Amino acid sequence: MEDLDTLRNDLLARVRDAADLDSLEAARVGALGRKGAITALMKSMGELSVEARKERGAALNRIKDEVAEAIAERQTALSEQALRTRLERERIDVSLPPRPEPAGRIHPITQTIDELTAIFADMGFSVAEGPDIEDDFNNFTALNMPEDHPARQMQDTFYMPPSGGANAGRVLRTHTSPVQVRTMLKGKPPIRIIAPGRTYRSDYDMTHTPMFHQVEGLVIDTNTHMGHLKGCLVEFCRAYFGIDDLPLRFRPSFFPFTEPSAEVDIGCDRSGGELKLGNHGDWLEILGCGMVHPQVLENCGLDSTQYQGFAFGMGIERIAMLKYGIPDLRTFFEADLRWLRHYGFVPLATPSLAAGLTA
Ligand code: 2U9
Repeated sequence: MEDLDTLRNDLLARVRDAADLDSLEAARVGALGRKGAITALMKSMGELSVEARKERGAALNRIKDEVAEAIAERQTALSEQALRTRLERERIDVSLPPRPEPAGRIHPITQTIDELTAIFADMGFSVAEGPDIEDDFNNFTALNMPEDHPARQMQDTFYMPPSGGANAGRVLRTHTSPVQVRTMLKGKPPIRIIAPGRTYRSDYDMTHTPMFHQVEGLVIDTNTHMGHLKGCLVEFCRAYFGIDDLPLRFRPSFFPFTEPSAEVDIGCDRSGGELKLGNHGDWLEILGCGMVHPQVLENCGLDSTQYQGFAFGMGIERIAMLKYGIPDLRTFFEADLRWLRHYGFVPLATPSLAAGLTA
């Protein structure tokens, strides 16, 4: 039986010394597997006497049980150790601060253009663009403002210097309307565009800067009427300001490029020294609009007996100030980082009607 003692000690030592689950499995196969040491000894008992076989069989079974128990214990220990190692390796420090927000900010003008583009895109409009330096025809003449027209003086135009080479005599566009002129000259209706962009007028005080932004819209088709104009602008204002029952009032007005023309007011409340938008009985002017003047259609190469349409225009700074409570127009262009950190937008979410304009 001495040989069995040695075997027992060897097997138990292999189990105890197994450094990982793979070596433990090798030790198990070496002892208890089909070709293992104990199995082999069990098989070789045939030559023994009945008495000796009984004794040796019992001894082998004890060793077998002892080794199996040692394997189970070692397995538990190694599994726990493997788990501890893994937990240590995959450890997450939940006390670490989150990844820092991007330091840059979206300027409120850009944000507002993105928001209104999302709203008009949803109504089937595309965005059109044109140059900041325009010729007299696109900026004035096509829009029913001939040379002697008083509206030309009213617009405080910046003229390019006579020495301006190819640009001599041209103007910095005083509105984005020339973009619509170009669109009509270029292609046939149906037309459904907005033209957001920079505009320039020689004016500087509390409510005017020499460069500012406008968005204008143009819809031309064979049956477009003032009902479409009204529905479109009601829809836009309610979506932009996020007020479902925002009332709109259309007041008769005059622009050389539209007939009839209207100015649009939205409902507000000025009591309490603070401006609040909504159905409160008071009114605030927000934009201008009208049916495109037949002469403008003709000037832009469209047959005014076949086509008609509407146009509108509004100041982007103005609608941004109203929505975001920015009190002073001039701060938009001072490039003051503290102002931008306060009024700017985190550059992650692009405005969309589905996700929310300022999500
Ligand atoms: C074409 C035909 C018609 C664009 C229009 C207005 C009314 C308007 C002002 C609002 C405030 C400019 O920023 S503002 O000072 N605009 O009231 N704009 S209709 O009408 C057009 C444009 C192009 C070919």
